[in-house]
Amino acid sequence: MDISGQRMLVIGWGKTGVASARFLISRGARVVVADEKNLSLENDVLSKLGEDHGQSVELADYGISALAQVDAVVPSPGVPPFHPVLKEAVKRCIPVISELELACRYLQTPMIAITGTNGKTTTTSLIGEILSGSGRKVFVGGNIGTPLVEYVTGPQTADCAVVEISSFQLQWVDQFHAFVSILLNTTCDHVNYHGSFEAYRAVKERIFNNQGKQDVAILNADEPDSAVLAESLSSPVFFFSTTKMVERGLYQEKDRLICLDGEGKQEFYPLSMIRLPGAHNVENVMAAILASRACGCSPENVINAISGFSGIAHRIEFTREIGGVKFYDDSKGTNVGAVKRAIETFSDPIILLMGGRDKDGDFETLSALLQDRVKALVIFGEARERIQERIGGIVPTVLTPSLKEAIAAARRQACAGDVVLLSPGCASFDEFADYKARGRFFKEEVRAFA
Ligand code: UMA
Repeated sequence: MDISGQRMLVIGWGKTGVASARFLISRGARVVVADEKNLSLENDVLSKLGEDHGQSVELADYGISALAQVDAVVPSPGVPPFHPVLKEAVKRCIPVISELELACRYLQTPMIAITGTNGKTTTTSLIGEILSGSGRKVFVGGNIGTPLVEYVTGPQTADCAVVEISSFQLQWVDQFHAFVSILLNTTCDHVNYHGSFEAYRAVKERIFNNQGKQDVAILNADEPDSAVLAESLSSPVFFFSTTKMVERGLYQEKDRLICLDGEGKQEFYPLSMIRLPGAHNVENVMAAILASRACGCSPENVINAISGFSGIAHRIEFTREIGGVKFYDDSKGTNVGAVKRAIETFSDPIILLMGGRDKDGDFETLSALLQDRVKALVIFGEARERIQERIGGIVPTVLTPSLKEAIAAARRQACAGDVVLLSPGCASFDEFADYKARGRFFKEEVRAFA
C-alpha cells in the first residue's frame, strides 16, 4: 500500500489518532484531522512534524464535509461504525481503514493477537512475560496501551508483537493477519457500539482472518459457539477448557493442567503455579501457555513466568484491609461478564459497587449471583437508575450520584470479614477519563481512610 502523497482523514485525536497521523506523515501522506472536540493544532508536535515533511496537519470540520478530496479514512476505535462520516465514506467508496489494519499492512514482526470480552489484558501481559522470560524481544501493545501503528512507525526490532485487540479495532480490517490468534470468550458487551450481540461476536471472530495451515487458532472449548467456529477455520485449532477433556490443547484435571499436542505427546503444569485469583484466570493462563508453546517457549520458561506473575492493575486488585474488611479494585470490569467473574472469585460476603456510563449491559443476568454472594449493592453514576430498575432491591441497595459517595456508603455497610469490590460493569466516562483514573481514585479514597 503506497500512501505517499495520499490525503488521509484521521478521525479522533486521542492515542490512536495521534499515532496514526505520525505514521502517515512519516510515510509521506497528507493528514487531515477531525475530532468531536474543538482542536487547535497550534504548537502541536505533529504540525511541526508535518512541516518537517514539507506540509502541515490540517484541521477539518467534524462532519461530512471533512471527506472532501480524501483518499482514505482512518477512524479511531472509539468512533462507532454507524458514525455519519464513516457511513458516507462507505457510500462514496472511500476506503475506511482501522489503525490496526493500517499497521498490519506494514508490520514485519510476527503477531500474536488476543481478543475476548474479558481477560485480554491479563493474557496479553502474561504472554509478554513468558516470551521475554524466554529471551525474546517483545512488543506488547494494542488496546492495552500503545497502538500497534506506533511500533510500526519505528524500526520494528522485536521478535514478536503481542497485541491486545478490541472489537472496536477489528471493525475496519481486511488484510489483518496474526500467526497466533486467541478468542478467550464472548459475552454481552459494547452493544450500543456494534448494534447487537451477534454483530459484536462476528467482529470478534475477525481475529482469525487470513489465517492458514501454518498459523494457530486458540479457542475456549467451554464457550457454546466454539465448536462451530472451529469448523470454519483453516488454521489448526487448539482448545482450552476448565471443565472437560480436549483432544488438542489444554484442560484442567483436578490440581494440574494437561497439554495435548494432538499427536500423542502430553505435558503437565501444576495449578499451584498460578498466583492469580479465580477460575477465569485459569482460562487466561491456559490460553497464554498455548500461545507461548506455539512460539517455541519451553515448559520450564512457561512455568517460571506464570509463577512470577501476580496480575495487572485494576483487575480484581487487592487494595487494602481495614478493620477486617478487604477492598478490591476491579475498575477494569466494565461489562457484566467481568462483574460475574469478579463476584465468583470470592467466598466472603461482598459489598458490590456498580455504575458509571451504561453500555446497554444485561444487568438482570446477575440476579442469581447477587442473591447468592452479595450482601449489599451500591449503585453510582449515570447508570444508577437503569441498574436499579434491573437488579435494585434483590439485596439491600443504595443509590449515590458519584463513586466518592458510593465508596463512603460501602464503608458504612461493611463489617469484618466482608469484601468491598468495585466492579462497575459500566464504562467510566461519566466521571473519569478512563477506567485507570477511576481505579486510581478508588484506591486513593480507600488508602485515605483513617
Ligand atoms: N472521538 C471522536 N468521535 C467519536 C469518538 C471519539 O471525535 O465518535 C475522539 C475523542 O474526542 C477523542 C478521541 O477520539 O479525542 C479518542 O479516541 P478513542 O476513543 O478511539 O481512544 P484512543 O485514545 O485512541 O484509545 C484507543 C482505545 N480506546 C477505545 O477504544 C475507546 C484504548 O482502549 C486503547 O488503549 C488505545 O486506543 C490504544 O490502542 C481503551 C478502551 O476503553 C482502554 N478500550 C475499550 C475496551 O477495552 O473495552 C475497547
